[in-house]
Amino acid sequence: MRKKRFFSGIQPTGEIHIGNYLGAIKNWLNLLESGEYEGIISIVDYHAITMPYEKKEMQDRIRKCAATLMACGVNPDNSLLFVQSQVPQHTELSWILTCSSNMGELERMTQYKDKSKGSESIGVGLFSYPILQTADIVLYKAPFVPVGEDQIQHLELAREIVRRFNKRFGKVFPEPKPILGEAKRIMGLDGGSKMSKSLGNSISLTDSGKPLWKKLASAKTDEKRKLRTDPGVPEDCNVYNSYHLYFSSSEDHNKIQEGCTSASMGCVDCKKILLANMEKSLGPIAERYQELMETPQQIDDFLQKSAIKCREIAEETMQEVRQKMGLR
Ligand code: AQP
Repeated sequence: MRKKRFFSGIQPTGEIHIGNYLGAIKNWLNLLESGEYEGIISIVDYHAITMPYEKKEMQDRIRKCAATLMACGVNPDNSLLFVQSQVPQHTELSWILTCSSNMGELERMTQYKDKSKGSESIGVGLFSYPILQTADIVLYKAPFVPVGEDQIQHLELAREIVRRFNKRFGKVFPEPKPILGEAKRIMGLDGGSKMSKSLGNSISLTDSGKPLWKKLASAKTDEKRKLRTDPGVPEDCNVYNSYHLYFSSSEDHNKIQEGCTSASMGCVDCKKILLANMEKSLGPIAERYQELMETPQQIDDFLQKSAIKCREIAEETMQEVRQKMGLR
């Protein structure tokens, strides 16, 4: 049986965090483990340059990003994992799709509005980012895109652009559909905004021990619990909703419900249970990550071989696109 294909991307803008893991990566792994899907996963460095960045850090970030994904379970038997800028057809198709897009629809994108807020001069790259994202997906004719909730609006736009292109030039691309995981939107340690690499409110997937505890200790809890003796409501607590729900057992959930609502358990005790559970579930990923970083050749080999295969698939699509558009 032919496997269904999904495409997904991740930006090398910082350390991969538990929001990326719970919202996207775990979803990829579930699809891959089902045996029904093959993954094409890109480290999207062209997206990462839409905001200011440190040039000398880029290659290190890309390698760390690849190592983290491999440590989670992405491997040459289940996926292609490549760096976007190594497949030039992404930018070629992006220009073509730019000519099938409208300013108004891009102006409505929430992520663009959020990221450009307060800037005097807004980069065109940040504005047209969803078109490049559309090109990333459809270059591989991937019908499925496992993502977190923050990307749903971009995917709606991708479908619209694809519909317009297919109508004008004849059907080339399938309309990509999102696949949402169990954790749609993980909030940051501040409890007020989405966990993001660039907002400094994240827990890295490879954090453990003291650094992990330092972050958990600072995490915002239910505001009603000002004193240790104040009872709380776990459903109003970010630590419970965003982290315990995904890392702790139902036995621990019951213990916390009981302890928090009766004030017999303080927030520090509750966070210590979380620390133990997170270390248990993420510890093997951190260990595997360290091993991979000590033998970078296998990371680089995987990226290079995947890029070769992706260039082949991408070129096949581009020949069809150029021909349909009367460009060749
Ligand atoms: N907080 C989140 N909860 C659930 N899913 C999330 N994703 C990101 N943050 C959360 C999902 O992770 C995938 C990869 O995201 P990305 O690297 O392409 O970009 P992003 O969404 O912009 O992630 P960040 O961490 O917020 O990066 P910066 O700070 O650089 O903008 C996507 O599928 C996303 O939905």
